Amino acid sequence: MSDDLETLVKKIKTMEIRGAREIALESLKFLRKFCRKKGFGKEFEKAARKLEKTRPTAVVLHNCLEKIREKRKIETINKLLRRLNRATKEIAKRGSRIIKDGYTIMTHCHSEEAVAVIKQAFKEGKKIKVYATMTEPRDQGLITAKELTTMGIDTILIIDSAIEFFIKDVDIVIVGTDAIRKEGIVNKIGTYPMAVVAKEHKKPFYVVGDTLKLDRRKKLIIEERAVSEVYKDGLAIRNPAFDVTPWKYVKRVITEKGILTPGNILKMLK
Ligand code: RUB
Repeated sequence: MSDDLETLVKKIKTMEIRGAREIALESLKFLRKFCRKKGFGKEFEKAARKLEKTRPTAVVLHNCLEKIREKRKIETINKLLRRLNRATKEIAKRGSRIIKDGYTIMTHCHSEEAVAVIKQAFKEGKKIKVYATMTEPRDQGLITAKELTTMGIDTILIIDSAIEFFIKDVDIVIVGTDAIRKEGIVNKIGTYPMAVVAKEHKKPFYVVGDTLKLDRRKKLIIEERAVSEVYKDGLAIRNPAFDVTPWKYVKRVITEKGILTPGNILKMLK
């Protein structure tokens, strides 16, 4: 765990710590230590705001901070940590039910929650195969592919532009999310094209996410990252990190409360 705020912020910015859930867990663990020493006053607020701004699209940390602001106690932080861990286990169990024996799955980026569902299905003895996209420019798909391969799951790493090439062999698409919003599902850039290709080929597109990812913030912020992640210099470059998949492409959202329809989710967001 990072001892000082600057170190943690740097780790999150450089993506040593990444993925919505992990960012929230590490920030909460840091704040628990911080508040034990410094309490929940102005300094806490400053640290919380700084952490929240580091990867602004992911909403789970924001939602956790709102709960801490309502009840400024170490126990609130402990409860949130326990809750997040319990939710992932619950999501894995519920989600694995949609994966049938013999299924081929396509996934994007590295989502702990999506990976938890896939691993659970494998642990239950289902024979599965996974296509994991590289996820340019930071290649987080490598983490997914290595993790699943290490576990013994038949996993094929593909480049992002090969989605359409392989979708025909796929039974189901499963991705994570950074924020579940009225506009749709916010997740790693490239999720929306995957959903469109899935729909074109009539493959169900599932999203996995804790209900702490329901995003009621007014403004949708899409983080734009350093262009140097794409290419060194000398060219005009844009590097948005996330996109928004409209609800019409989403079959269901696997949450710790159940496998919900887009309609259920939109009601919860009100
Ligand atoms: C990660 C990403 C993940 C979500 C959900 O983006 O888009 O799909 O954060 O992950 P980045 P989790 O690598 O830029 O952080 O299920 O682990 O919360």
